[in-house]
Amino acid sequence: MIDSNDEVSSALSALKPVVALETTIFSNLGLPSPANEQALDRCMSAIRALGAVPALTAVIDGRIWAGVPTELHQRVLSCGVKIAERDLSVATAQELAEGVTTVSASLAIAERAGIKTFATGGIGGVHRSSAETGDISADLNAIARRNVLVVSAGAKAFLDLPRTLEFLETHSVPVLGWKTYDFPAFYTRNSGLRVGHRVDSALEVAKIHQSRRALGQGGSLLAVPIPEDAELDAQSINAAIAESLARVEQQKISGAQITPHVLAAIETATEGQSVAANLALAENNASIAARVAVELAAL
Ligand code: PSU
Ligand code: MN
Repeated sequence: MIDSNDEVSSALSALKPVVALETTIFSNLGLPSPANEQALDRCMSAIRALGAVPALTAVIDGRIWAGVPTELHQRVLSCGVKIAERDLSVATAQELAEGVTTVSASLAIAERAGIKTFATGGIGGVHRSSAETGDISADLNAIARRNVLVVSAGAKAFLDLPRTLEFLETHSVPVLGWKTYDFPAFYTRNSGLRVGHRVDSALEVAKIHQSRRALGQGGSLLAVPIPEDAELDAQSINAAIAESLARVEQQKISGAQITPHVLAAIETATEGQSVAANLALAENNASIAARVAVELAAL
């Protein structure tokens, strides 16, 4: 049901560390060209540099991949179809040509393929308009159900972060702060909200995730603040977010299209600064995920 390139299938059968990656972030739905390709290269290299194997998830020619072969990467980069967990079965049955995965789809694939660790930029969450629209990303539910460790720089800052944390609590997802008690806000290191637990090493995270597995529970969220030198100014990014949300609301965009449109509007409002920040945090998350994967494989 799930295909893997040689590198990923050998790593999985030898129980070597593997880190799954979603692909919406590497398509133009997540990042503009050529930043999307740079992000892909930087994340894959960061994982390999620490002795782990990256497994890119996507749907290509109706097949589900955990470890897209290199010769198919271009089709991922240029893909414009976003696949959430619920879309996977339709995409295979209807033999979709190309689909890039969200966090939810990627976690479903990773769990099925036996991959324990996953990295992204920022997860989806509860939208600020959720009281009227009911828009809550399927990412949250997938993290709760799938037994995979998710490494991210918090949830994207244009979401309702307090409600996102409440949802995670309700659905019993442990939120771990990487060397901090502050929940990060994607472009900035501190949202003003607190996480349940602070962790200070990859081994500690690996042990927590191992216990989750042993108890037959779901995933955990490791929240890693953006590196200090890449952090954006909180006031200007919050102004850019407010402006972007207002613009997207005016355009009457809804559902799965909201996130790509808001990301593009923030890029315009910050004159590209948000893109550089996104690349830096995605790469950093990939390397921390790789460190945890290495520790998990050794336990
Ligand atoms: N993080 C990013 N860029 C992105 C996304 C996350 O830095 O493009 C994508 C992820 O694929 C995430 C998705 O799963 O947005 C959430 O979309 P939605 O809000 O429609 O569930
Ligand atoms: Mn949504």
